[in-house]
Amino acid sequence: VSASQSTNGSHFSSSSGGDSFFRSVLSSMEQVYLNRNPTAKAILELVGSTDANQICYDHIAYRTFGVNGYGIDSISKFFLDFGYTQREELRFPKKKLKALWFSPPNVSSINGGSGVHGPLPRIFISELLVDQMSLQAQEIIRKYTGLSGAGHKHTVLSSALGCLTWPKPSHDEFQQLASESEYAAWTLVNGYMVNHVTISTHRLKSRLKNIKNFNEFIEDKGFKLNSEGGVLKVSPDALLLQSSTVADSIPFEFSDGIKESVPCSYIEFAERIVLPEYKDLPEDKVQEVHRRDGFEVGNADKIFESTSMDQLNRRVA
Ligand code: OOG
Ligand code: NI
Repeated sequence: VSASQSTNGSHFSSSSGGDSFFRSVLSSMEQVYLNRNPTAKAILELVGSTDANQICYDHIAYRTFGVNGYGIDSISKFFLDFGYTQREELRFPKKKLKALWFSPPNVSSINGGSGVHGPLPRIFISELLVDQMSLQAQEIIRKYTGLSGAGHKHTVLSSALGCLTWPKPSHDEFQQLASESEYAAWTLVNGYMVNHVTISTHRLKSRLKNIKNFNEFIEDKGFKLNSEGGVLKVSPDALLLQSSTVADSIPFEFSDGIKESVPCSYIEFAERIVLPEYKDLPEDKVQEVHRRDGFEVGNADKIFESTSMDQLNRRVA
């Protein structure tokens, strides 16, 4: 599907009711995310206060179980309905994952709007290739998606409300999944809640627009960044630079009464460099379309590790 091809012909102006409803839904999802993840909240406040309260989201990401209608499509439908376009697929064979990303419709945002009120973000949705898991893991995933009933039809609602569409698992079931796939265990206890939002550093006004300055600033403030493969993840074309925090954890009461913290969400940062063909454009003429678009398997593979126990337990000097 090419960038210019709209999937369903929906187009919204910033004044249309559709756009306002869509942004309200995103805002509810964001509220759930901020309330559950103090690190993301603190960083957004910190960057907002140093950068005239203008933050653009590069993308928002979700995780899913690719089984019985619970995969990518169960949540991408909502974005397609509101004018998004499906773009490239990414594959992660070792993690048994696939992902799709979606580009936003061309709506003019409220001038100066921040976060979900600014330029609409890309959407990144991944799914676990459940059929490739061990039979025990499949049994657990099929049990909970089965208990969810028609939950796959209401994933957006569960994300906006901040609840699971299936019952809480036992501690054993969580552990069993975690031993095979930390992604699977994460999805079992976090469901469709936002996995991360990404700050677009190149759209900031201050020196933080350079992601290296940004990372240094965040680390100086005492936040821990995901060090997998190095803090800064660089695409082979050197035009997409990404970094992320290590996920917060949140107390969780399993169905058997065991209470333990589980990983929740993180926040990511991305700098998209101007494409070579536009390198001579004056800085004030550069727009998002002139920059590197899309995602990169090599970067994403390491960013997935932001919720891994290795990163959560890592000590920083
Ligand atoms: C997604 C990791 C990949 C990116 O921007 O490439 C990613 C996840 O952790 O679910 O966010
Ligand atoms: Ni991301």
